[in-house]
Amino acid sequence: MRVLIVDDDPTIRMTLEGVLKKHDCEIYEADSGFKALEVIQSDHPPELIFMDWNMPGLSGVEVTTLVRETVAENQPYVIIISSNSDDEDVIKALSYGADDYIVKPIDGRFLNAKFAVAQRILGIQEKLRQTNLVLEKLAYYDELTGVLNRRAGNASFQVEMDRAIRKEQNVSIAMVDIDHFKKINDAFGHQTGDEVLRVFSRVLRQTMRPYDIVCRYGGEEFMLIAEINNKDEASDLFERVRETVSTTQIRHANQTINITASFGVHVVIPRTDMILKSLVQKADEALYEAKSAGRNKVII
Ligand code: GH3
Ligand code: MG
Ligand code: MG
Ligand code: MG
Repeated sequence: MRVLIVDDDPTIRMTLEGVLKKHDCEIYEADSGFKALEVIQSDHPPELIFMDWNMPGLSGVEVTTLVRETVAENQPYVIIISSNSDDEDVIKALSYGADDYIVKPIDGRFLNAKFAVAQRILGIQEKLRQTNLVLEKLAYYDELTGVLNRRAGNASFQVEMDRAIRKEQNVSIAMVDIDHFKKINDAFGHQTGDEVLRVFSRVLRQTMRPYDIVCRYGGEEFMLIAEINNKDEASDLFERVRETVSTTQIRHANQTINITASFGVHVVIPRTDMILKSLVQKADEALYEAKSAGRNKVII
């Protein structure tokens, strides 16, 4: 844990350091409120701060208020240290954003006990952050293939449209569906089918550009959104993807499998009032045509 000790009095800083040294932490020091802010805004911000209240310049409580108002995430745990021992002072410090309060002269037993509380609270905070990361991943990405799920694809659509409008680019929406995928499941089993979906997703991701949207729309159907200059460019792009899919050999459980996919593409000049659903419907109609025309085709 990174701990910052802030006090204009070097002997107090030494006392604090003496006690905290026994714990497993990385100690930083600051002799003023301004120096404290510098450390807090650095690349290695402290997780826990012992902050003197009365200092020339910015006071500890003022620094705390600033931190509470400006630090976006990973707020530090702040313990105010002061010789003001009135209830009113303690209440004031806590109401301005401090998490705890220690009265001078510093009693090492208090310091240790309060350090332990800080550690516990920061531990809970960190666990919550990790859980949120996992939940975010589950919320946006398809578990099987790792590409965006349908919800995230829909959300990215609006962002993509806005960017395309700014750059005066057209946008292509492609619906892609693996041909006769049911037969692959039937012939090789569901596990191999899953592996085919993973490889297929990887091929899509690798043949599209990094900022294009690749999303699993459902089952073996994917949606691709890309900025494009015109229909010819869209045709070239998706022909290349189609070709790469059809020449990729998928090996799984001693089997080598080849697949093809059909592409239905709709190219639009983006407007802010466009609704994804109606664009997908157009792309779907083209996909249906591609299937009817014998599959392994791009229809625009
Ligand atoms: P078409 O060329 O007309 O698209 O034929 P198809 O067989 O690909 O079409 P259909 O929609 O009939 O079959 C899709 C199959 O995809 C049926 C379903 O069991 C399978 N499927 C959907 N999701 C998954 C999955 O996550 N894993 C596996 N292994 N199969 C899946
Ligand atoms: Mg002081
Ligand atoms: Mg299919
Ligand atoms: Mg399908």
